[in-house]
Amino acid sequence: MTVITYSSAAGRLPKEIQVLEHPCDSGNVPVPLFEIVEPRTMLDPTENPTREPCGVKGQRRIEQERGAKGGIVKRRRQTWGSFPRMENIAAFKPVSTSPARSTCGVPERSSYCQSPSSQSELMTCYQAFCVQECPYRSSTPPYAPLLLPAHRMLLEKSAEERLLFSVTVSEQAVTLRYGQSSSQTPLTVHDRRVSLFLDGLEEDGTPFDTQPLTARLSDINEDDAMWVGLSSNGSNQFIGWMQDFRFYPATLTNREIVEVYSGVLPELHAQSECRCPPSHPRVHPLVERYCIPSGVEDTTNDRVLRLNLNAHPLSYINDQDLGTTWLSKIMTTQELDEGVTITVDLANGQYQVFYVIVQFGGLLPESVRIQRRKLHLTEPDSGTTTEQQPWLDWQYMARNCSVFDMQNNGPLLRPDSVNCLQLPSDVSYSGGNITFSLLTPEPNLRPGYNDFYNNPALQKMVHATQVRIHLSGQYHTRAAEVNQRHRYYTINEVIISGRCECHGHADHCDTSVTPYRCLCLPESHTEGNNCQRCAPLYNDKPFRSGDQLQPMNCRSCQCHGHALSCHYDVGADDQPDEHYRGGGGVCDNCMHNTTGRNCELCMSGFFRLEDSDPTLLDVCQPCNCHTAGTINGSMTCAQAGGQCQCKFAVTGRRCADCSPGWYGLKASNPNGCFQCNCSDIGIVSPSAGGVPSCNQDTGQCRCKPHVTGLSCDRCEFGYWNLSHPDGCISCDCDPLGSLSPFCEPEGGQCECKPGEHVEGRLCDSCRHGYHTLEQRNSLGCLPCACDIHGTVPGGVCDMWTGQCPCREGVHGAQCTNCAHNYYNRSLHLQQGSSHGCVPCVCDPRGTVTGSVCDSTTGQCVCVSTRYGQDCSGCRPGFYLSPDHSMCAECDCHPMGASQRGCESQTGQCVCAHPSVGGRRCDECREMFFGFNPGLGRFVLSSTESSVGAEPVIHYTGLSTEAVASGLKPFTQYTAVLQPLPHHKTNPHPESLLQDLIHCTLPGSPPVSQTV
Ligand SMILES: [Ca+2]
Repeated sequence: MTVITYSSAAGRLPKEIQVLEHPCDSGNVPVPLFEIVEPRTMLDPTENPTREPCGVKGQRRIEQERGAKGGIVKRRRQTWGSFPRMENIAAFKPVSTSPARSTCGVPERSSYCQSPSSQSELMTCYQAFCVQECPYRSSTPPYAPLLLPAHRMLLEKSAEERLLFSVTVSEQAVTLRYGQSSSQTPLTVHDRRVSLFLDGLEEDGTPFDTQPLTARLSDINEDDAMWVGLSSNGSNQFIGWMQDFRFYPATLTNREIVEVYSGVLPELHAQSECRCPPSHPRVHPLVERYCIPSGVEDTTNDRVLRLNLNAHPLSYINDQDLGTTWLSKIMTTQELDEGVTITVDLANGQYQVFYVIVQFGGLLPESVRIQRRKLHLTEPDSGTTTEQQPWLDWQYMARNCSVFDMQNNGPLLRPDSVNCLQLPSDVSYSGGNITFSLLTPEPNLRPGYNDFYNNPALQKMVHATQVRIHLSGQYHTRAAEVNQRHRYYTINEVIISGRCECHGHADHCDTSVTPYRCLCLPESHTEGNNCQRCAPLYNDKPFRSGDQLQPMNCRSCQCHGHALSCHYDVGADDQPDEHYRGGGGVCDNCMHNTTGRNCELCMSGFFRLEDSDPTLLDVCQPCNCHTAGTINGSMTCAQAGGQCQCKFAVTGRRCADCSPGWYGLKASNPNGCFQCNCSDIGIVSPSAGGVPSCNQDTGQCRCKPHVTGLSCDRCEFGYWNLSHPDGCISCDCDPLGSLSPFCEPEGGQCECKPGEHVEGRLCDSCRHGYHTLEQRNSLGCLPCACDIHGTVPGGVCDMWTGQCPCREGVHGAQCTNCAHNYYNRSLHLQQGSSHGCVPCVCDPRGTVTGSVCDSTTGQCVCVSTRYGQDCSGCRPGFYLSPDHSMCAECDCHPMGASQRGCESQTGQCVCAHPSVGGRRCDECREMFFGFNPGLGRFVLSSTESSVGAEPVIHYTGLSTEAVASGLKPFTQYTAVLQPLPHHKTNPHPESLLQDLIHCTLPGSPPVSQTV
């Protein structure tokens, strides 16, 4: 058979693999195979420490008192020493015999008679055999040679196309690959078949998922039968990672699986080389004699004996099992008288031993001598070597103590006296035990047995590192007829009951290490394997062992955290005889610049702040005096507060600062500092009662805003008015009118651009007669350009706008235009007037409503019939009606007037002939006649004649006025009509007469008119 086992050092142990553990640590405690009944001792008056099989046997316990409401109201620790529990300290310890070969069956099988139960059985013999072999003989499984060709194989498992696990074995390498997320489990391969070893067989009893290794392995069936990382029912997932794997020739026991998992083989005491059979692979975790099947409870009855009942090795003498027995070889009578010495090495320290019990299985010896070896207590930590120490007698026991030249049951005069107890003369044939108890009053009272903790001699009496028991003689076998094969010793178990020596300061002890180590209680403040000394900082009192009354914990030195150790000085202790009063602890090598017995002071040159926590690491700080500021350069300071010795004008703890109002600390200055020199008006006012302060180093006073200078006595450039309460104020120079942003610091006058056109403090205004301060003006302001005629006499333009002050009716920036409804300035100017513009004068009856006159000419806007600048006249061809309300059209007579127009005021037409009159020239003037307005011509009594070649027509008429005046109508007017050349063709008298419009004075010669 070949087994591959995978192990994981970091993975947890499967629960089903049980590890040998102490019964007290297991919740599943089987019925003990035996119980050692120990006599009651007087170690503790309040309780018997031996009666707590699994509890703490010391006297330390926590009590909880519950109030009426059930809450825990108080915790109280009992105030006595603490002690580890009593144990069988002989169990599994090295044991030897003298003579060395005193065990049966060594080197070959031997026979002996079983223990008799009666005198008659002494004569007979029920033969038994003694052989030191295992019933299921095997050896620790060796590793198989992995690289043999026969073991080449390839294992592989994939899931979701991802490799979970593979093993490749070749002659060159063994390769194991696995996915971190997939957990693995022990895998067993039997020969050429492989199975995943999980938690036993499958339900039908077959090995789990066994497959022939004929080819590359992978999952075969769809139900994923090759479980990796899970038990057959899906539980017990293995968590961890593969570390190695090995081939074994047979199935491993659980114990061996534990080994390959953890690398640690659980300790087996009884015949560890005897392996459990494969059918029952597990050593019972609590009872090593048995092997049990995998996958069943430890309480199962399905178990097989692991041990060979015919084997009686010496190791059975202290294997904690009364069912296993050591058998000596068969001895002669002489050998019985010489006896056998059994030595138990307690191996890892000096214990306190209170009982020695030897449980016999057969015939008893007639005498027993118990001895011990102990350490010198000068240095308990030095080890357990006791080879150079003598064996000390502890107890004699004998049927007759005379064999030891001792008195039967002699008195014990001192606590450490040794006597000889007489054994009964008649004892049973088989079995029985002898018990050596140190602290019992029976049968002989040992002095101090009931005051152990106050009896140093008794305390030393219980110390032992090795115990040896010398057996000699034998009851019942002296007679010659006794079968000689009854002459042997049978011991089921040697029990040495004791405990670690922890000086009352520990209730647990680690005996698995060498030397054993007391687990000192924290509150004991002790250290050392035996809690035999105080911790470095707990030597305020000398070390004392705890007892049944008081814990005697070590007392803390008060070093305020500045020392690593302290020592006890009896001279410093005012109560040297008391443990809980006084104290003589002196701190060693105070650190952090502290000193004093309790590191409560500061070293020279260091100081402690007032009210500072004395435990702070920096509680002592260097003085660091500033020698420039200290008197005579002193470097010392006050222990409390650390004030250095300052010069007159210096302050501060270190004398590193000038007093208020002082500056410039210098070592050469007797006062230390110089007084500040600050301007009263330029500095920020000190608080009430304060003195003006300045910079410690530079002397710079604290200036108001925009004040500068060491003394704050001047304004910054661009600012002025030092006396202003808020500090200097900005010049605010007009950048247009100023050469620079700076001003005169007293008055604040800015520097105006040259040319004398700009003025004002800020150079922001123009001088009289100038205006418009603009950036483009290189000289600042522009001169006014007022029209002298339109401007108020003496007026200058506005400095900002340039607007000149105009006379009434004058308009425009320079007063060059007439205002609305004004006009005609130039006309008046020409006339020498100095009025500028004058108001428009328009005849309202002749002016278009709402119109204004022309600003230059004054011409009003006339209605259609009007005429003239003021529209008061009538257009040509019109005249003003007599009531002046309107202009009437000239109605000049077309014949009597020489033109259509008339005089505008009167309507008088211009008559065509001086003889024609009337406004319309439609009548003859006085003394003339002949004009007929209706006909438009003279009414003549015409006669035609010829004057030369031209016809002449003579008209005689009388004017209507003449007729009315009575003039004679006979006045003759003669008009000589001479046809015009263009009338030649068709002269018409009437048309001709139109040109002949006049009246004729009577008597006057006819007027000839040539047209
Ligand atoms: Ca035993």
